[in-house]
Amino acid sequence: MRSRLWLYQGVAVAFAVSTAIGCTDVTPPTEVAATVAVNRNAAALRVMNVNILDNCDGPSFNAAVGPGTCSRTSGINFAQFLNLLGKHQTVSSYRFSPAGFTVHVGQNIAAVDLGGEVHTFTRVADFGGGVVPLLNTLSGNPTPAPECLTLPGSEFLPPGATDVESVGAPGTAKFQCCIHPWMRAVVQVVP
Ligand SMILES: [Cu+2]
Repeated sequence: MRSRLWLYQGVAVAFAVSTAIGCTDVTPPTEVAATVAVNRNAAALRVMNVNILDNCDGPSFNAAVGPGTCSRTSGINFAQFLNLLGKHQTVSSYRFSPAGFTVHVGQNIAAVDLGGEVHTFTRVADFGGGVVPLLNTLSGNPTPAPECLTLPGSEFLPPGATDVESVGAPGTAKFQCCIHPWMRAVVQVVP
């Protein structure tokens, strides 16, 4: 009787060991690592979309600043826009959406201009002013961000255009519009 019990326990132990070994065989550590790497690559390939927004009123903006300044047919008129900016240092309808988000290293960020004006989505070391002195003064950003002063023409996005950016190292990355410097995004970049 006793020997049968031992035999039974021995079979159970052997079964448990073989099952454990079987599990290890099915999912070796190298395979787990490869799966994680594939998932990371998939995350990096997904595009993070950012909308660049404004609500300029074409007729008043084009009359005040020049033809082609704003392609929208209606919105906030130019005098109201300057008035709001002087009061609040920001015009909330001019913004990046979302203004804060997380991406992986190398993941594409596609910023599309859905407004009526030209905008930029420019990475800067520190937020600062842009290339329009009046808007810098009214928004309280008297000193331009250096990156805005050396920006190639191709970085200025007309309505409907998209700028694709990515960040090559983990940390915090800042993006701003070099025309309307209160338009900002803070991006957390993770491995
Ligand atoms: Cu802008």
